[in-house]
Amino acid sequence: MSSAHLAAVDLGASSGRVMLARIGPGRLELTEVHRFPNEPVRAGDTLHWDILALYRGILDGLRAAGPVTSIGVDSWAVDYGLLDASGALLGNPVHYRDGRTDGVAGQVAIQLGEERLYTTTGLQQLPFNTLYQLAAAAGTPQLDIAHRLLLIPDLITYWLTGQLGAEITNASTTQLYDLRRRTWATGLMADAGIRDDLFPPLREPGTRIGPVRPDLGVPGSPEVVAVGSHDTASAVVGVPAAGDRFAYISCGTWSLVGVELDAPVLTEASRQANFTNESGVDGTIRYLRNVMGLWLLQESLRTWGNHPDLPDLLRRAARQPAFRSVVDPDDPVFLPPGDMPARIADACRRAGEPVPAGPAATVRCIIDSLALAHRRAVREAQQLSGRHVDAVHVVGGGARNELLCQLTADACGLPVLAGPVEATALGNILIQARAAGVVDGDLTALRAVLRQTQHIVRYKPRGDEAAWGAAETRMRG
Ligand code: LFR
Repeated sequence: MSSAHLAAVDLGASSGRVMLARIGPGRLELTEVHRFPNEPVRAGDTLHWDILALYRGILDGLRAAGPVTSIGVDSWAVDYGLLDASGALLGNPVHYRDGRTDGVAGQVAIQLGEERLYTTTGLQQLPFNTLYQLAAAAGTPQLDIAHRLLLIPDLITYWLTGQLGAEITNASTTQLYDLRRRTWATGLMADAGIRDDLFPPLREPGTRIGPVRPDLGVPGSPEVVAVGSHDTASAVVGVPAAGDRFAYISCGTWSLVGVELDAPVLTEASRQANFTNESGVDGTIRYLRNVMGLWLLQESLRTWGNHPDLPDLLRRAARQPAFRSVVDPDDPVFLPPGDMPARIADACRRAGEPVPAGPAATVRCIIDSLALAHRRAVREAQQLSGRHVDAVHVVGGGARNELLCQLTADACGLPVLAGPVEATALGNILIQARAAGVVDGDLTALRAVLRQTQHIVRYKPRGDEAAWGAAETRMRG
């Protein structure tokens, strides 16, 4: 194993980061070079991503990182920018939490056939899948004159290199990708009235895309390498598991809860349970469900004026009685931005649960409810896929949340292995490192590097199964 300096660009829902990795024999160190806010902007009736502010943050970070061999870019899924025939961006990308897709998914899915959609694309029904965003945008001048559609990491890569392409882990989240044929689902596009010439050629993670444009002033003339450009794909690469008997929770704004498989599960039961089959690195399948995640807490904090002391709030939440109030975090009422404590109070009222009194009780309701939703998804993933697990890996920012990790272990009746917090950036780096010949082997070999170098905390289940079972029944309503 030789050594290298590599940069990971990781765009999250609330901030973007440029991370510098120094990787060599027995060593993988990650430094945050630059973090910049990701502040969506509502203009008129539409919620947009401020893509140019993000791009500026990326360039600032890459210029500050010093010379690197390569760069990999990942971000959230499904959202896109449109380019005209000259390659200029047509408008600001729209945020997946924008209301333009309200009511669209149901109609489109019926028109195309729900079973056909599932057996072709393997995707769970989320109202903001790219298919539904494009259906909502049908007939708009921007879409009519668009020449190309690029998902967010592919757009950044295009600006960095001038190269057009669609990385497959993220392409697989559009609901316009044929999972088994590993091509764009052009038949579905035709029937949905979506032009297939919008979509650039697909590329696999690990592909060396090309050098960064010299005029950008990024030191060392690095190459951009395709990584698992869907942040969840990179996070799953970054799970420090030893074998295949594990579930993962990529826990941040969302909790992405599931197992890693060799083949998709496209059964009717799986469709009814709304589990997704997303394409992973090295031909794997991310079989998972989106659980609403720490978004409930983040939006509550925002409503309370960004409560100054989150650790104190979590300590006070830990002292609150367990399961006093539970809600179903996956209720679509929680999806758009807004006053989350008021929505939680409403949901409790509707379900006949006590209304949490004050921030500590609200936070306890959120954490108990998330632990229950984790339990439900871990159990269903096992039942539907036949893959049984011995442990649950919690990676991402949520791995720092001791209360959530302990309650998740208790709820699932399984040990939780928490960390790394930076799984997404690490997964991004490992795929670049393999492309550079610094590490080799399959995902198990890459994950061994993480087990040697990263900090992982173990939480033992203290479960009272009957109590968790009863609380889950209440959450399900
Ligand atoms: C997580 C994530 C999820 C995706 C959601 C929306 O950051 O990428 O996997 O469902 O954001 O894109």
